[in-house]
Amino acid sequence: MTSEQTDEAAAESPDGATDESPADGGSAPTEGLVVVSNREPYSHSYDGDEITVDRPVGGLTAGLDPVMQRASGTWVAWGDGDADREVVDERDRVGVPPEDPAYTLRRVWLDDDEVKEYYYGYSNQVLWPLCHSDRGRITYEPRFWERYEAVNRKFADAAVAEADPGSLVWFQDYHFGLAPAMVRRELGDDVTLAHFWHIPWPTWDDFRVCPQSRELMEGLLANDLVGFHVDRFCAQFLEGVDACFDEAAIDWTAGEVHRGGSTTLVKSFPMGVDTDRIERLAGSDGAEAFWDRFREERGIADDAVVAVGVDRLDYTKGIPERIRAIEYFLESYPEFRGEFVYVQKASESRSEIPAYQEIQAEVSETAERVNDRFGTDDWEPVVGITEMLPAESLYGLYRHADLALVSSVRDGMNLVAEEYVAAQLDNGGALVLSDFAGVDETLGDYAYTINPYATREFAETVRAAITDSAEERRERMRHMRQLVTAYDLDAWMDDIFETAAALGDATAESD
Ligand code: GDG
Repeated sequence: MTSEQTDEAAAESPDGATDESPADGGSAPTEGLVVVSNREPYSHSYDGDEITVDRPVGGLTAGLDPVMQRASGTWVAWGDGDADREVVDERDRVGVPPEDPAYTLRRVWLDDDEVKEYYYGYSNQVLWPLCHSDRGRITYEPRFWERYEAVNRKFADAAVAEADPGSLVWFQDYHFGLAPAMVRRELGDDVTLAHFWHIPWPTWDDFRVCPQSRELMEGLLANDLVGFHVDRFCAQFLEGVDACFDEAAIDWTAGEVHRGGSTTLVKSFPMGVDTDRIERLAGSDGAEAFWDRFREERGIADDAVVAVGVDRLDYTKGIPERIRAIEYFLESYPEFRGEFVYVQKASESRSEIPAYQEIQAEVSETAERVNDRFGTDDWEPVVGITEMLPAESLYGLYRHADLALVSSVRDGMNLVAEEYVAAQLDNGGALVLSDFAGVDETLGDYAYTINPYATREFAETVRAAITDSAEERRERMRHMRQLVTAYDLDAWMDDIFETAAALGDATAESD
């Protein structure tokens, strides 16, 4: 079973960048930090007889790595590299970074059935569509749940073995809805438990279709802190808790759940991106070289208006809706034919799942239809990039694109929107942004907001984003850049660590 390169932002592609700026992570615990995530920060694989290491290159994994190095912490994750077992000790641990170990990577092994039923099954065919309010795409099988529970037990056991009294255990995402309660049962209040749920939390009316809705919320309420990207997901989680547990007392203002003598704080932390790194790489010679080469190879004219979309091929990202809006745009405004190019950077994801095979086919067919309908010998309206780009190239693409189109039908946050903004070194571009992406809560006042289903209005908004005055666009972008810079990835992590530390202190005082 192969792993995907961009399953989560935390597992961004190998990008070969060597000039990483370590994140600050100023408020990270100085000891005893245990991170639990599905994807691992370093993976070992065979290249012939040699063992090579893939390193964290972007997103949360790269941001957390220096924090872990300073905290001498432990990272518990699925060891999915084909040489991962070769390098661990008898307790499945390996010191990382390999050349100068500063923290421990504790690997958890999953066999093919576990990957199929816990990962592709319960996590990605039940929880993913459920949390994105897409009931029609849920495929539920009882053994998915049994396996999810068993794998959560494996990760919980590993976390218990690695944690010390006073540790902060930080769970990442929907793969671990049960593990917090398992850890709490073993370690009691000696540890602080925090969880960040990277995807939306739906309304209770949607969530209650889940046969294990109660067990999952119970699992999460074992945490001292549950974080979501935006307030709306927090409110929807609290409404679910209210509906499900008669005995829970909810302080709606403070965002606290009091139940069975314990308290869980539910709070929003809109995730940020590493703006320093993006700015540096977007302005690099490599970024320029990529852009020049790319434009030349794909026949994009110097003065073309270029829009970009960057996504995992996922049905939540609204890619067919976006291409249909482009079709409508070219149909309604013929003056843009030959002048406008849409670059779709799409990476295959979760291809074992039928719904993902369907979205891949739909995106290709829709793009081909638009190209067949409008394309000419020297102009291709929709240009696809399927390979993973090095970060430098990706940020070069962002920097030079006149617009970014983010049209998710549901999205926890959407880091692409923030990365695009961070890469606008001259404040020149425009962000066309779905009302249904979490990031709309932070950038929506200055982005060109769209509803991905409202094809005509979407097309009109694209036109406005192109034809508004440069001053108008710059003003919007300036505000957005201030916002993403002020709450970048470091600030986000600091916020979570500070909040968790305060909760840990409060628990210790009440003992
Ligand atoms: C989940 C939630 C939430 C993509 N192609 C390349 C590449 N990427 C990177 C982007 C970005 C990441 O992948 C995708 O992040 P998103 O936030 O858009 O989406 P998900 O993968 O669905 O992530 C989402 C996120 O978790 C964080 O909490 O925002 O709502 O669904 O960073 O840059 N990176 C490189 N080359 C590519 O070709 N280097």
